[in-house]
Amino acid sequence: MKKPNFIIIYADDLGFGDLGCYGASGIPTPNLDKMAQEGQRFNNAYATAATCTPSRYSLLTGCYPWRNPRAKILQGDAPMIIGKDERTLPGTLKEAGYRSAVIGKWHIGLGDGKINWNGEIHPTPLDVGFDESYIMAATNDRVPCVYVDGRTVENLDPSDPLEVYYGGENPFPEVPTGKDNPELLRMSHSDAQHYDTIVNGVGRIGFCRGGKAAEWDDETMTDIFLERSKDFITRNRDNPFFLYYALHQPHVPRIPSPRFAGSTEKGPRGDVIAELDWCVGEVLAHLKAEGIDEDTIVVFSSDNGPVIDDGYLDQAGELCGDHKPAGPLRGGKYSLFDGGTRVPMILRAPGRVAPGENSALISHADFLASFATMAGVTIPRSETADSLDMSAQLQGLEPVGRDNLVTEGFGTKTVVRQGNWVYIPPHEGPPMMESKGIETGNLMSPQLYDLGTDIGQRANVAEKHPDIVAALDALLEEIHGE
Ligand code: NG6
Ligand code: CA
Repeated sequence: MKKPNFIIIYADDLGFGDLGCYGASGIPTPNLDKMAQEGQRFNNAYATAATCTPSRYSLLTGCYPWRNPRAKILQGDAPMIIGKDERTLPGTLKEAGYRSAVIGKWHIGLGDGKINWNGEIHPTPLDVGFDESYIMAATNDRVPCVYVDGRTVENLDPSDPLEVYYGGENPFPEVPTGKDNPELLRMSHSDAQHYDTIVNGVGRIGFCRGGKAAEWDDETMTDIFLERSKDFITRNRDNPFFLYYALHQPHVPRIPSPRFAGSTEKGPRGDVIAELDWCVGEVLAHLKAEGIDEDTIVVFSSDNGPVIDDGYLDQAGELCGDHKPAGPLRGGKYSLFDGGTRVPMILRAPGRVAPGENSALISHADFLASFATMAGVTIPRSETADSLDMSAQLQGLEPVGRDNLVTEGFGTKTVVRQGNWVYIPPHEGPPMMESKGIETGNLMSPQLYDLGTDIGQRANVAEKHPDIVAALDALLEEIHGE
């Protein structure tokens, strides 16, 4: 059998309850629903963290994020946190002759301290295993709002250099900010982080000046990333490839293309989810058109759980109605509860993988070891870090997944799940992220939940089961200490 191509389509902040195939009814997601019917639909798949950078770091390195102290939400000018010698998913697949591309949201850092936005950037994804890279540096709510194509900022006019600044007083007082020029905003901010430099009528986090010709247009971002992805697929149809298509939806600011604006009753958050669903349909149709549908394993998932208000007033909460972004789960993005990390995940490969419901416990850290096996690359166990070979489970051939996994909430606070038990050790900090209306899961006493009978983590049974608490506490310590 031919080596399979791999595509990971990774949504940004999509929740366990956001898709029709996971029980939602308010937002149309026909393409993902069909993909789920034709493939494996997972209900125990976890991102490694409840925020983006750490989660994506694990996806690409197979390593739990809290092992790397730099794997935390990065600013737009932060240095690359993957070391040049670190094993990565694309680097591993390269050993089997794959060509790899990352298209979309990066957020794992660029450069090695000071980035020259007006020259060549080193390192970029090209230095950690990717052959092609077309990315936004961080998030769509952070500057710089430009695309980095390979090593350079696309469309930069050298006579108008781009400057980027984080960390203190605004060094560019002549450039309008959301704080001082709210009359220029088309979308109001709901917190004091999202009111720095205004780009396209949206206050962003961080300050920038210049680089006007290179600025992205939020409304066309979807089409740009999609077209690039299709083009990469077409150019690599005759050789094995890995495409990491990192969608920017439904992260804030939620600005769909005009085709999707107002297309749902749930406001911009619903509209951008409908839009991301369309993107998935486009990729699947393109694979078919290129005749490589049956040779391509497509995985769809999300980097962390959902959030309603993440810095802008876009009516996401008011228009949510009875739609529950995290489904039956407690918490959401930033949370130690399952809503932070348990995410929708669908794998489709017609002709190779039979359709079905899949309850195997899987971590996104497992793609590295699993894809390596499927591609025929042998990696010494000592080099796969926290990544376990779940290739049989991913293909629905083996129902039992991992024995346990560790996830991270906000910062490096961790949680362990073993079987249906979830143990949250005592963590300092407020129980609520008030501004976002999200329960953090912080509590100074141990928490133990039985997901088998209590998927919503309502009943803390730690006092009833001191033996299980002790065993899971020891397990977590052992994994941390490895
Ligand atoms: C936070 C931002 C949030 C979002 C997040 C990263 C504030 C108050 N909030 O710091 O809006 O950008 O970072 O999201 O600044 S993530 O999905 O990339 O992790
Ligand atoms: Ca995210």
